[in-house]
Amino acid sequence: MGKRALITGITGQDGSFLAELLIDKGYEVHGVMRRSSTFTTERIEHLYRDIHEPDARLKLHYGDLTDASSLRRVITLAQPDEVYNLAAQSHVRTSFDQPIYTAETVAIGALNLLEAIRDYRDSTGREIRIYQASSSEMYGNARECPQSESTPFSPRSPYACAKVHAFWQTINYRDAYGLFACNGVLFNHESPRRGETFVSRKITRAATRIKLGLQKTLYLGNLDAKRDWGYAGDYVEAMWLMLQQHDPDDYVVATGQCHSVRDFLNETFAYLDLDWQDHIEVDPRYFRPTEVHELRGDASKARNLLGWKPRLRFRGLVRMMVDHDAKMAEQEKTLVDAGLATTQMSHEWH
Ligand code: NAP
Ligand code: G4F
Repeated sequence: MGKRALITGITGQDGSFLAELLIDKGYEVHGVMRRSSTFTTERIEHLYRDIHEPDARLKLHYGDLTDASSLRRVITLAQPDEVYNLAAQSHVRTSFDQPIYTAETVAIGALNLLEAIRDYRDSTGREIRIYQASSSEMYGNARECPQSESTPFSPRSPYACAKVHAFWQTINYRDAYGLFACNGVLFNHESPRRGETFVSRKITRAATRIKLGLQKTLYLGNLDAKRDWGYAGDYVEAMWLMLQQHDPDDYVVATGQCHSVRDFLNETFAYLDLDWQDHIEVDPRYFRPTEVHELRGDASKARNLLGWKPRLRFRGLVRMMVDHDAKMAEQEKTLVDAGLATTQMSHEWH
């Protein structure tokens, strides 16, 4: 029998890459998804087989991190060996608009899951290993750069505060109850599956649309912010590795290189033979009440103990995203030219 894994947030960017990785490794993968009035399974469509087929390795369950009873029911049904808690209201700017919902999902949601796993272990005797998706946002404007496992947290958003809560709860469940619980403190990671309101994808989507005349201007916030951008496909391997170790621990996962939003614009527009300065306007609505200016991670511990290192670097990542979005823009243009779509896309979101 292969192992069974349960992924919360399976419909998100990381959930889809992790599901792919685990299915490749022979796991039966269970995913928690929210009920929605529209389909949210686009990122995992390619993995899905009819559950009546014998080779179906992906099973989806309705649930929500804020609904503890649903988590308990799914754990009982799936009987996982490993749980990856990736679900979150993951947008930092949005967390200022919805701080309580963000805390309920990110902080209390993680606690609901830890409690469900502890009770399941106590009542069945079966061990479940758990991965908690912690974030470099927890460092805020840390005095040290690069940031490592020993850098003190200094959160600067409702999202980051909620992630700090979940981080410490994870450690407390490890220490107090002996759960095999790990935090991955992941720095920004992107891909063609990145949500379109995060700055990387917002830029690659807009630049490729501008190239084809589908859009003229892109409105952005703070162009000076610096991030350590890696590739999501590389980062999910680190998540898996953490749960394969002899002992549970916490690890930073990062490339060690950082670039500004301006650098991201340069790289993207230059690849398309465009000058970003002709197309960008700064709109203060995208500023954050408190900004995190520079994040750069030191992933030495993950490299030394997990044998993990990133394969794709900044330029390759940007080009991969641009190539993908250029195809999307071409498809959109075909529809627009045929009168089957309008060029109206929402620029109103963060
Ligand atoms: P994402 O694309 O925004 O995906 C978030 C997932 O969580 C989606 O599947 C979403 O479902 C689900 N979700 C949201 N609220 C939920 C709730 N109340 N109950 C159940 N599911 C819920 O995020 P991501 O980039 O894959 O990131 C995965 C995790 O890593 C998140 O916890 C994020 O905070 C953390 N993280 C991300 C990065 C990064 O750079 N990507 C870095 C550090 C940490 P819907 O599809 O229904 O919206
Ligand atoms: O792409 P972002 O929204 O990502 P942010 O805030 O760094 O958060 C992401 O990474 C975290 C890890 O450090 C995750 F925990 C979190 O879940 C998420 O995945 O913004 C990056 C930077 C910020 O400094 C922001 O102010 O880009 C700046 N920015 C400038 N203009 C913008 C925009 N960000 C967005 N989303 N939209 C803009 O128009």
